[in-house]
Amino acid sequence: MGRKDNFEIASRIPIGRKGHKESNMRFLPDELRPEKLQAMQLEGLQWTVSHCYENSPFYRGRMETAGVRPEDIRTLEDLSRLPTLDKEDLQEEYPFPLLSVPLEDVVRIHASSGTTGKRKVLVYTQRDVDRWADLFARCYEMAGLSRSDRVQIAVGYGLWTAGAGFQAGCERFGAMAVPLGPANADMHCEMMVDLQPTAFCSTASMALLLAEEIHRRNLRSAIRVHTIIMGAERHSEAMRNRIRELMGVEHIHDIYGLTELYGPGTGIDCRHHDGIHYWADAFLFEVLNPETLEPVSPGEPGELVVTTLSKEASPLIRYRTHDITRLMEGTCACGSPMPRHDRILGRTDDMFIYRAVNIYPSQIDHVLSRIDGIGSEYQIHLRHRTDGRDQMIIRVERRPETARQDSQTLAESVQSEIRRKILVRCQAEIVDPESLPRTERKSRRVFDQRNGNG
Ligand code: DLL
Repeated sequence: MGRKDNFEIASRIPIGRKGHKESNMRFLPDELRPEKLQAMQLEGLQWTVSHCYENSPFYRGRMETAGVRPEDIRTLEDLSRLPTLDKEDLQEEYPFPLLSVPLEDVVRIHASSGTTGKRKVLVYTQRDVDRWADLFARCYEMAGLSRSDRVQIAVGYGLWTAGAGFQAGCERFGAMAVPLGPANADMHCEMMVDLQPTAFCSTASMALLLAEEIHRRNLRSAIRVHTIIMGAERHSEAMRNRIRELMGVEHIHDIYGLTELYGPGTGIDCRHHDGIHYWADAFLFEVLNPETLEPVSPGEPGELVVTTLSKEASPLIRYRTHDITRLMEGTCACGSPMPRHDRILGRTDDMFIYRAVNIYPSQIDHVLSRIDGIGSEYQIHLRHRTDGRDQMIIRVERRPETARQDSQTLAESVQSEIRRKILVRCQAEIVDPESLPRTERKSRRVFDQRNGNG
């Protein structure tokens, strides 16, 4: 299948035009019956596999080793015959992993800051950039925005995909972008009061930082933000509640995405906030057991593995995200034909082992979110004691309205709830409100000093 066919798949999505502010463009396909969706997915999968085989020596080598050829992909089930791909494969192929088009067709690169090894650099053709903007425009629509909204964008611009994604999506959607990036709080507050944006987009950590700043400066009645779109990191219910309470917003939407998949905007929750709708005409999402790489039972959590259906420059076939989620069954109350996955529950590489128990930070914040009197911000410190045993210290903020003298009782509740729900002993330290570090990027929660790290 040639590039023309790919263009036809991509061009089924309407491209918004500026200059008609009064009428809202629709980017979400209204009617996408399951049979039609599956036919589009198969077409996209077959195109992707042929494209990779013909144009990427890396993918061709992988398919030859696995004994699969493009013509073997006859149904969507044949996807499982293809080998999975991991982040190390991308790092090995540095600087242009998965390159499947001539370099002169590449109009942009983005990169994600790997914590270890080389950055992952991903390349984009003009069609990739356009497709991404279309998909992102859907996110704004799914979040209930209209072209008369003003969108203050507080994520980083540059090599990171976030700024470019929110910006291009906003322009394609037709709302007014206020592109600040993670500027200082003074600037954000000033723009929020002067320009009266109605939506704010950031990492979850930045949304909290700004909400606290608005509260501290007593600006709540001077701003008009009704919607926050945030993502890039897992965040707890307590954190969302705190942001909602401090800024008085109606809706907080959780947007997902990763550099390898264009960037942010692979999906977002609608106004019912019951799972993240993802763009199943652009991506195939599988949820696999990370150990066996076999599919989990329907509705069970596992690792999200993604295949792109129209990405040209660096297409992905069965890419392991290491993010844990589950596919949700049934139709959402909003009626969208776009399927849903749950919020990201954690990452397979976030898990730590403490006294022979496997623990995800999400389990800890789930417990903390249910204890009255403590705030949303916490850190987990793991140490090796001189008596040879491991120790876990959970440092968590008191809520501003909780008296300092209640700290001891609170610490005891944290310890006993962690013991009851996660079956391990820990030491809880209750610290002052807003005393743990805030960041406009992604927060670090776990500090494992047991091997001299962290
Ligand atoms: O974080 C893209 C993004 C920017 C998404 C802004 C949303 C908003 P990366 O830096 O490549 O890209 O990191 C991708 O971030 O594998 C997840 O582990 C995590 N992540 C992204 N969105 C969410 C979310 C951007 N909504 C990695 N909830 C992913 C939880 C998220 N984790």
